[in-house]
Amino acid sequence: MAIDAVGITRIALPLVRPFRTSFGTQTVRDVLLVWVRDADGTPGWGECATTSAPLYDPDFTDAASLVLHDHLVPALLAGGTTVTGPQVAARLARFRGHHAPKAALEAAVWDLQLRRADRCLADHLGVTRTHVPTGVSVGIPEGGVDELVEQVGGYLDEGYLRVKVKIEPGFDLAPVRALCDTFGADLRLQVDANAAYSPEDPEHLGVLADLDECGLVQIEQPFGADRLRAHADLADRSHTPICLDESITDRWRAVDAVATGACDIVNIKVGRVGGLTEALAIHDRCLADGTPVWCGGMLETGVGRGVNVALAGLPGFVLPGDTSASSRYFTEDLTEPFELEDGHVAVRREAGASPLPDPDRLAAWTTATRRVG
Ligand code: OSB
Ligand code: MG
Repeated sequence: MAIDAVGITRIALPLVRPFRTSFGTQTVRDVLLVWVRDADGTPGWGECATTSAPLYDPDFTDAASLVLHDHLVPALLAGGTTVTGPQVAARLARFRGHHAPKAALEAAVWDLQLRRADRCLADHLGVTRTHVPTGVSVGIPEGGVDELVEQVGGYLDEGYLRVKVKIEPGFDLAPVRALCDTFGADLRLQVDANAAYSPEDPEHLGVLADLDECGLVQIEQPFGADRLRAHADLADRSHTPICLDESITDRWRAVDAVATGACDIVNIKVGRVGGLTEALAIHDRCLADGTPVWCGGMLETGVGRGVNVALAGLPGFVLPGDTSASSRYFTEDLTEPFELEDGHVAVRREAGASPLPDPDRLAAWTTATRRVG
């Protein structure tokens, strides 16, 4: 399979409601879609899971555009225009970091390769599940606890199987207690701090100790990405399983985090770890040593969601993912929508890694285009 053209399309797709986390608020998804094309015109698309500013992890959209244009795409093509999905990571390996753009380029090549072979990603990965159990990640609402309870009620009515709420110092115990009081013991509830707590702050440690009494399914990334020791110490004194997101940047960090007791559960995001190849490696190791994993999300459009949902079909994904329906994010997705059916999202069985963006909707939300190489 030979790549004939590569490009970057930047979009700004509005979210149905602002998504506030401890690191900031997103109202639109300002992201890149990377496309590749072969000489016959067969396309491949990949979504670059960044935020506009480097607030979640070091990647951000402007940097991703630059590194793709100046470094990643030239290095990919310098290895020869004939390339397959599994070969991409090796060609990009000498570049440090920039995991989300690497993952996007890899996904685009996978998508093209699978389209040419008339094969879907799930079949290629050996996924036998037809549907993946799905949760929903709920931001910190403008209206505080009352609005959160109302939003969560709406998502539970839609059928989501578990709820993850974003917390930060000052918005943690009260919302968790209100949700438990309102929805009772049946609610599968977890929290995500996005690294907002400090292991040096006694008040923060007090809140985490109180949260530990709330019967949460897990607590995600209370401390900074590099604080493996602090997470291990917290795990030692908690009943609540510790899940790491930002800390898990590749397979070796996953190995270290699990081995040192910093992490009971791994959140796998294809973008954060640098691509599908790396995500699969993390999955395989966790499956082998019995560490539960689940599929995280970055508010992806259907282009990124296709990859996530296929990945989440693998056997190590034993907890519901942030693989919500398109309608949870967008009035209208760029692709055909992913829908919630009885708390699950169907694994796509059409050719490619993900559905293609609709040309008219793509044109409507495009803010910039670039040809590369
Ligand atoms: O920490 O999991 C996170 C979105 C953007 C950046 C970081 C995170 C998130 C989410 C959303 O929680 C998950 C989703 O895509 O539904
Ligand atoms: Mg997270």
